Amino acid sequence: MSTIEINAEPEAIAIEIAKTAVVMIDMQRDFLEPGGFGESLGNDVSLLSAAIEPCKALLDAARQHEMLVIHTREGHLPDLSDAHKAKVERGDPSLRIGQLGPMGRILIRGEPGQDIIPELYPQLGEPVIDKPGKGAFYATDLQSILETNGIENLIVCGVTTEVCVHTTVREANDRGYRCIVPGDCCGSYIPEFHEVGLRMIKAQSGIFGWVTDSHTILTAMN
Ligand code: TIU
Repeated sequence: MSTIEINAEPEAIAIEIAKTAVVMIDMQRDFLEPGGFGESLGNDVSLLSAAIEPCKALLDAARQHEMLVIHTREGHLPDLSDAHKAKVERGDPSLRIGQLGPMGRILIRGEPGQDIIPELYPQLGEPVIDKPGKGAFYATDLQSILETNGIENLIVCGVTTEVCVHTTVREANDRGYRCIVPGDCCGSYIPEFHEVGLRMIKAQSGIFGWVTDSHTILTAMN
């Protein structure tokens, strides 16, 4: 079993590659491309694109090392039976979840906008988890997939830092997974929240996990 040490904050962490999964959170067209859910909420979607290349480099390395790679997509059933009214009934009624946008119905499973951006598209065999919530554990099979694969550590990437990445890291931390977050593989519509979100993870001796960057992980893997 190959174990690597990754420089991180608040301190370096040693992980077994075979017990580590890369989790790509919600790198979906709805969040990253114009005309999707993210823009409908009033956000500048171009703020997220800086994370794409670092995510791609990390994905390539993870695949070379035959690590488990898991992708998530936020989205709902076409009849919205898995979407709480409290989540749907926000903002401009014409731009809500389920409404027709330029990339199909907003955040509905199977619609073009709900799918993952082409640059980071899942390879055959990589689990893709459709999740109705912000956290990737809520109402999904993620935990059983991790258990079946003997995973103890997660490298969590994706968007947005302070929403779905943070919620997932918090959920994972409570379930006993060590979470390593490469900050350059994450992004937020609100840059200040990205920065503070990362600081919150690593504060207090790593209260939710470890923060590093993709280059440091790639160096440790080589
Ligand atoms: N994936 C994710 O973070 N969903 C969001 O709705 N994020 C926002 O920041 N809006």
